[in-house]
Parts: sequence; structure tokens; C-alpha cells
Amino acid sequence: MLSVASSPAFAGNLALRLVDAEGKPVHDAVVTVHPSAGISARPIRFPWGTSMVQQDIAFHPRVLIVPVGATVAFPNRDKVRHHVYSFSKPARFEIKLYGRDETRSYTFRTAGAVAIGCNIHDTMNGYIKVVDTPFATTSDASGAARIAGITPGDATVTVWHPRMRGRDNQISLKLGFAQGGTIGRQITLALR
Ligand SMILES: [Cu+2]
Repeated sequence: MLSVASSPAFAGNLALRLVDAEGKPVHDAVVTVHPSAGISARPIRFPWGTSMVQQDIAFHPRVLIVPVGATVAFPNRDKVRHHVYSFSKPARFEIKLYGRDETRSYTFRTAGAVAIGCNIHDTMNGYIKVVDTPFATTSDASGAARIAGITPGDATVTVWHPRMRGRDNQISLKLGFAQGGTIGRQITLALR
């Protein structure tokens, strides 16, 4: 049989709702799923692409998920120049001052969370979550995070957020995905 796991009817689904200690929705958390059975060797691609734009003195999106090996473009749409950098262990780099409608890029070769800043504008904060699984998404404004088509069986589900308390700003739980089933959970995150 050919790639049974990629057919939705034979795969599992995850529907999380993420809230903080006060019950408010948590936006821009990153949820990833690593099935115990492993993942396909096919290249990982996400529909949202691999660009982090600088516009109105901010990074857009503020949180970007990319697969390991992705080259991320950092186009500048502002009139002012930016100086993009990261001190995070998975990707230490800097892209020196560059101006409007110019773009620069960087290739992310190690999985992990990379905090992105600008040397000129301290208020500019972005995050690139480099992942080694195709099962990944960010939570929306209502705190909802949905992933479909997950390989059935046991899996490790990880929730990351830049303000999460604890090691590596993330928590993990084990869940078992059944064919055609959806696991719904509300998870309360301890944020700083
Ligand atoms: Cu800047």
C-alpha cells in the first residue's frame, strides 16, 4: 500500500486550545507533533512560506515556523534601515544594515527556537521556530491550534511559546492518535 498515513481518513487530528493562567487565549504558540513511528523522508513544506518581512518597525509574521534547512528571506519594506540578528544557539547570525526593498536571507540548519532582533530598533522581536516535523502550526488569536493528517499511534506533542516558563520555553505531552479520530484538549500554559 502506498502512503496510507497521508490519507486523512487513515490519520489522526489534533485540536488544541491554548490559554494562560487567567483563561485568556494564547496567540503565536508553536505546536509540533513527533509521531513515535517517525516521519516521512519527503521534504517538509509549509503553506505559509519562508519569509519574515520587516514593516512598520516590526517583524511579520512575529512567529514563523520553517523546516530544518529552510532559507528564510528578510525583506525590508520600511523606509528606515534594519540590522537583523540572532544570538540564539541554533542560529547565530547578523545581517548588517540594509534598506528599503532590499532583501537578505539566512539558512537555518539546526532545529530549535531562534529569537530575531534588530540592532537599531529594540522593540522589534520575532521568532523563527525551526522544526524537523511536517506536523506543526501556530495558535491563532483564539488560542486554537489544529493539525490534521497525523500518523496514527503514539506521539509527542510539544507546545512552545517565547514567554513559557521552564526549560527551552516548552512543554511536552504524550498522546495517542487513532485513525480518523480527533484529539481535543485545552491546555493552560504558564507564561512569564
Ligand atoms: Cu530595525
